[in-house]
Amino acid sequence: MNESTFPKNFLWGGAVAAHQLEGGYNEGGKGISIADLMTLGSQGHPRELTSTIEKDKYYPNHKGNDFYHHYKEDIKLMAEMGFKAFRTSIAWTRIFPNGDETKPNEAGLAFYDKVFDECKKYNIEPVITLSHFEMPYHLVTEYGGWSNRKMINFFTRFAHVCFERYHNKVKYWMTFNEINNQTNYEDDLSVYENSGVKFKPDDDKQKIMYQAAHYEMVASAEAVQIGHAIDPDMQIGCMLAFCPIYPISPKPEDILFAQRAMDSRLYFGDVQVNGEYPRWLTQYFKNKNYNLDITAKDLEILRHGTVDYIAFSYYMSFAVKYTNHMDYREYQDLVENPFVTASDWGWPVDPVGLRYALNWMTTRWHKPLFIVENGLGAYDKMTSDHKIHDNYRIEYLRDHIREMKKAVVEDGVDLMGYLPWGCIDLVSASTGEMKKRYGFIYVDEDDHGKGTLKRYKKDSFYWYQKVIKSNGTDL
Ligand code: P53
Repeated sequence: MNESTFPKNFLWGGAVAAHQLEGGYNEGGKGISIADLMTLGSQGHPRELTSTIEKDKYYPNHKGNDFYHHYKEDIKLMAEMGFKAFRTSIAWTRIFPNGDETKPNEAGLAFYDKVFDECKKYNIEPVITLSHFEMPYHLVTEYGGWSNRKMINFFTRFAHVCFERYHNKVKYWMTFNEINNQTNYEDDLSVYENSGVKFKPDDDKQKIMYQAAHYEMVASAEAVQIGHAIDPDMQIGCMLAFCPIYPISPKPEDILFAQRAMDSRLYFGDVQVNGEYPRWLTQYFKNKNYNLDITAKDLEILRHGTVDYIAFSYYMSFAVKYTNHMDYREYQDLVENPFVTASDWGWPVDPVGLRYALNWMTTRWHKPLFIVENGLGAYDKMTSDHKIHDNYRIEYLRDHIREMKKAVVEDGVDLMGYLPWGCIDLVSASTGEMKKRYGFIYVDEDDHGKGTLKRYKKDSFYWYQKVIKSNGTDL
């Protein structure tokens, strides 16, 4: 074998999510999603999660970058970069505005037909997430989000409708975006985005998180079975936020604790890939007297609904130090790693961690992997002649592609593709800002939605075009 680069059919492209770029939040019969009720925040200033749309507050997802009206132009630009694949999500509220209807909204379905047809026109493979941080708000107020078992039915109905409608146009699917972000259960936004749960003061947050995640994983496993029954050619994956957690020192306790921290963040993958809970966690539930609602039938569904591949995001790595407890608490156990730098938003930058991630998952799960997010959120400046010189972004991506290449070429990792995040500037999930930009394509719009919405090609646009054209050899 003298394979010295990526396989011929490697899926180069980019990724976005419906609620962060579409806008048109009340068009085409769309319902209100949880993302429509998140205000603009900033670093250190969490987004507010309101229960109605308040007049004096700004909700950046209402407008996104207006992809809803620009998708033709945007997909054309992606085609110009040479995209083989484009990851987006289906806004649940376009298909089921309230979430508990029995009949879908045809106008919503028709919109995604148009988006997928536009992709096909350029031979771009759509890669679709079913639930990406935007469940119908009605499901929060009426049912308490994923703390309620009834959610399983609402989700599988939604999945069924999507698979049935689009199986001839969409081959690659994911059920829940970054299902494991809620490991950080003390962070209200993470749990709300994943599960639509708003905590009350006396809640056992960790227990509620485990219960919600269980229902999600059962729903996901059922969806995998439904999808395969409709069309066995569909590839249905899970989607994990992979942040390696390193021990801060070689002290055995630090190493053991880092292992537990990784297991805590990634047990979701164990369940979705292996079809069963890891032993340490069932023991943990027992020791905590959690008595979660996990039925024998659920376990059966999990066993039979394992995923075809593992999609994941990779932005950063963490480090931990043991402090007399084995129970990983993300909000207090992370320490600074002196060997890595950080982005303007304080996210550790660690390209080597990507190779570690690819090897770690291969060894643990033996399934094809798919990088469906990676990138640098940064401030961009447009010059007076409409150029954006974003070498910092090129550098970040180049460093990560180099490590990814080593994983494929030297370590033999089975990698399906690389879809960097926010290939066109969009609303940040954590802060709601527009100015935290990831794109190859610049969108003229500020944090408050002001601007011409015109699209401009950044320097990274031309760079990435060259990377794709050379199948990753010209970096
Ligand atoms: P933003 C936290 C940690 C890692 C990834 O994030 C995360 C989050 C939540 O923000 O989210 C993913 O926009 C997510 C995307 C998101 C992207 O990373 O906060 O799947 O929706 O936009 C980048 O900079």
